[in-house]
Amino acid sequence: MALTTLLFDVDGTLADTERDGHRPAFNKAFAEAGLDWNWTVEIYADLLTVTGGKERIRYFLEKYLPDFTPPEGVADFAARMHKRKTHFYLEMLQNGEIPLRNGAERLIRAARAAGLRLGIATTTTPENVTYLLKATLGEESIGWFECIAAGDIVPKKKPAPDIYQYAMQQMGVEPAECLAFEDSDNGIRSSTAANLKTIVTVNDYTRDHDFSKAVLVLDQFGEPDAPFTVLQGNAGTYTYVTPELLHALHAQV
Ligand code: XBP
Ligand code: MG
Repeated sequence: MALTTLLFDVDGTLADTERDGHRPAFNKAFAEAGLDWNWTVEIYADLLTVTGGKERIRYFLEKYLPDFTPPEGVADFAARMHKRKTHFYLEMLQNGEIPLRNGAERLIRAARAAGLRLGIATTTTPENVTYLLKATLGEESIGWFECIAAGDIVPKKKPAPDIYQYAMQQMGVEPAECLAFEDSDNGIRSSTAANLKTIVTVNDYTRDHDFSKAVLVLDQFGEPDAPFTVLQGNAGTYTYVTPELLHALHAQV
């Protein structure tokens, strides 16, 4: 089957959102609630093993503060903190504090021009995606993506394959005609379990993850004047990700 569709993860892939986006937003929510918890860059590396903000708060409580018992119960407490965290995160997006990663905008525009269909499969809250797209690519860019599959729309988040399967179902496409873009262990486990060939762009939190199942691992999408570094796989003579490179990778057995 020929390549027709690109499915993008958001956090860590389209934008470097975790260390200086989600993490400080969680900390702002804790501070506002009068809690002196500080999710440092180091602790957050461990917390990132769990996808989803509400799930991450609960994991933190279980592992780091087992004696903390909120009066409303852990699930409601996590939901309340997460609501405020989302508020602070959206504020950062609106202020233009979180850019797209190098080469992401060029690749998205080139893929559209080449007639490729675009979708999103992410564990983050839906508004986090639409605000990011609006702030970086403009209001109309929401419509460039036929499906924005996000957050609690599926009960099981990554590394389960569900969010990719949901996106493909919505778009009416088969795994064999798609490529997925990921940045993390949980992400590639999800896309691979959904039978998707996957291209990885690593970031500081995910550089050492196991990407043995990826068709190509890069440090970034790259630009004509800022070439990518190939960390695994073969990109031929290409120095930045283009629709032509994607067609070639997809055609590989
Ligand atoms: C991203 C996540 C998200 C964000 C926070 O994983 O795990 O939980 O950290 O988003 P992936 P919310 O890139 O694999 O989709 O707080 O909105 O859940
Ligand atoms: Mg990710």
